[in-house]
Amino acid sequence: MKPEVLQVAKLPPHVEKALEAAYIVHRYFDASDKDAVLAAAAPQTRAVATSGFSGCSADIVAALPKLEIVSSNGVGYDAIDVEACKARGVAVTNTPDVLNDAVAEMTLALMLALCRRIPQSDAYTRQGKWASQGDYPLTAELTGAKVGILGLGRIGKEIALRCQAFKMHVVYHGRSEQAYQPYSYYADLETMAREVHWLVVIAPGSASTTGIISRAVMEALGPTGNLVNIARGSLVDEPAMVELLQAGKLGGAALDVFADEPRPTEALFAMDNVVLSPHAGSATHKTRAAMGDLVVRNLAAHFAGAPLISRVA
Ligand code: NAP
Ligand code: 8YV
Repeated sequence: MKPEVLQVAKLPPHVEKALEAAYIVHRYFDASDKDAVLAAAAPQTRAVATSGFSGCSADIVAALPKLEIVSSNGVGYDAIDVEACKARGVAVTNTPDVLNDAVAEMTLALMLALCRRIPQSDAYTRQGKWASQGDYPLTAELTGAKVGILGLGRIGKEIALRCQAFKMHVVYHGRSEQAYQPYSYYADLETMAREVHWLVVIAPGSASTTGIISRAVMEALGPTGNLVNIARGSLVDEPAMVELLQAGKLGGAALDVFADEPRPTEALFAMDNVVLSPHAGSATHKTRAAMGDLVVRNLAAHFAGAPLISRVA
């Protein structure tokens, strides 16, 4: 008998194909009657396949008495109730490392777009304004600017390398100083924000990071500072950010993630000092293929009794 899996999120086609081949899949994510799917899955389901966005709630864990593993497509696992999993001895896996380059690349793309006003320049050119109104106004540049990274982890380090390639001065903040890093450490986030031109947020969503980019941190970043959030919307006090951007008390923001996805605060849509992206940091063919493979390989390892490839709990 094939093991049974509850599919909580829509997953890439190659993942769904692999799951269908190896398991009996209960399609929870696209069911009109989710309770009925959960009830049908409950007696025999041993695994959940999900995404970083959809996660796995304590209710789903509780509804599946034979659950052994939650395999998630994404490195961030803040939407998974890890404590509920741990309490039941349910393993949790994610997809670290394979997305570092894509997310770091997107970070620099957003920084360049904001700094050099690329979306606006593109619109200006397409609308024929170059001919009718003359050259587009001058912009700032990344070269020589100081960038503070909140979360010098796997992705943060790749962002740091790329910032160095742009001749930026890199510093960082985390809960503790890391040995052997070539970047200066700030023990205090607000102090770092006051001293940088760019603040890049790439720490996990968690109880300890919720609202860490507070009004005070953004005020410290100030009218000439730019906030880049590629981590999770939960890290930023979004109403304060919108207010400060509108008032010119925060210079600009490049945002890939939002408090309420997929519906960012509409006030952001009208702002010229903002660049928006629909949570697309890892959204390349190559990276999503590698992430999906990890989801499948973690499940396969589990059911083969082999060590899990990327276990977080
Ligand atoms: P990681 O390797 O675990 O690095 C996380 C970093 O955050 C560490 O350096 C850690 O340093 C720091 N950190 C953790 N808690 C902190 C706190 N309370 N205060 C200050 N710093 C803290 O994680 P990663 O693989 O780089 O991924 C980071 C996050 O990026 C993910 O969790 C996910 O939410 C997000 N992400 C977003 C996208 C996207 O598409 N936009 C894609 C992938 C990942 P210390 O332990 O020293 O504090
Ligand atoms: C995914 C992410 O798009 O890995 C993460 O933490 O945020 C992105 O790579 C997200 O997990 C949704 O599946």
